Amino acid sequence: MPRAMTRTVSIGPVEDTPLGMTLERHLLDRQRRMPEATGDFTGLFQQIMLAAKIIGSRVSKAGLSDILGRTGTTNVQGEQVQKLDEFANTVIVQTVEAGGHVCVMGSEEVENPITIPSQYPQGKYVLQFDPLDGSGNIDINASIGTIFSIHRRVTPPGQGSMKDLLQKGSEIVAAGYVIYGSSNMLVYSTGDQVDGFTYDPGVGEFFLSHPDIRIPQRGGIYSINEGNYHNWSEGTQKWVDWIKTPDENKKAYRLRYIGAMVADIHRTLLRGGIFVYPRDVKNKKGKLRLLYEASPMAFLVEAAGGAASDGKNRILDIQPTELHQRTPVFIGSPDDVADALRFVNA
Ligand code: AHM
Ligand code: MG
Repeated sequence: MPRAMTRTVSIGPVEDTPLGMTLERHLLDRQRRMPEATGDFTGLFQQIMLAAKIIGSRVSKAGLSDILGRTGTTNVQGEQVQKLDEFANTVIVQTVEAGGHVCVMGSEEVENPITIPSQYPQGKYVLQFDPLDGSGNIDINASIGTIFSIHRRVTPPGQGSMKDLLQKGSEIVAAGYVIYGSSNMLVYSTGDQVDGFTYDPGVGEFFLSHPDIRIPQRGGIYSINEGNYHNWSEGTQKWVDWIKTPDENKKAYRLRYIGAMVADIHRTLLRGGIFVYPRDVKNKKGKLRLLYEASPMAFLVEAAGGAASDGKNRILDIQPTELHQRTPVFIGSPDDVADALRFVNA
C-alpha cells in the first residue's frame, strides 16, 4: 500500500488566498488609508514594479542572451547586446522618467545625477538605485538583485539636483529590493513594516507572500567576505575569531556569503544574523555605496526590528556628501550588530 503523503506543499499565493493580495492592491489599499495621498507614490511604485518584471524576465534568460551575444555585438534581431547591468539601468531610467513622478535619479551605473528630459513633467520624488547588485553572480546563475530608495524632493519645483540626492537615509519615504533568485521577490517598506511579494510568472504579478517580516533579535549566521581577513582591522579580526568559535554562551555561528548584498541581506532579514562589509586596507572607506546600497538596506532592516551601523554611527544618520560615497556596513539582528560593534570599537 502506498505510504500516505504527509508533506504539505504550498501551492502559491494565488491559491492560498482566493483573490491573492497583489502588490498593486497592497499599494492602492495603502494610498486609500492616506487621504492626502495624490497617487504619485503609487504611480512611481508601479513603474518600479514594471521595471522589476522586465529585468527579471531578462535575467532569467541571461545564459541565452550570452549565447546570442558571443556571435558579435548585435543579436539575431540586429539589436545591440548589452551587459545586463547596463540593460537594467536603462530599463529603470526609461520606465520611471516618463512617469512624471520623479525630478532626478541616482544610479550606481551613472556617474552624475540623472535628470528628467524636458518633455516629461518634473515630479516630487527622488529615486536612487543599484540596477543589478552582485552582477558578478550572473555568470554562475547565483542570486542578484535591484536595490532602490525613494526620497521626497527638497528643492523647489523644476529640475531636481544633487541636493535632492544627498539626503540622509532617515529621510527615506520607501525603500526596497528585488531579488532574482530561485523565485523573484520584491521586498519593500515605507518605514512601518516590511512586506515581501513573490512573483508568479504565470500571472505576471507579485503576490504578498511574506507579510510583516520581523528580523530575529539574534541569529546564528555571519556573512562577510572572510578572504579579506588579512586586510581587516584587529577589532574585525577578533570579532570573526570570536563568532566562529563555540564557547559556554554560544554555538559557533555558521558562515554564509553569497557575494550579492541583496541575497545576503534577504537571508539575514528572514533568518537573522549579521551581514558585514567593513573598511579594510584596500577599501579604506568600505566598499558598499551609501545612497543606493547601505541606506535602503538599513531602512528595511531597521523597519523589520534590526540594526544598521557603519561601525560607529547609525547608517540612516549619515549625511551624504557624494553621490557614490562608500561606507562600512554592519547590518542585521540587533544583538548580533551590538556584539560586532563591541569588538570593532574595543
Ligand atoms: P556591485 O553593486 O558592483 O555588484 O557590487 C556590490 C557587491 C555587493 O552586492 C556584495 O555584497 C559585495 O559587492 C561583494 O564584494 P566582494 O566580492 O568584495 O566580497
Ligand atoms: Mg551593488
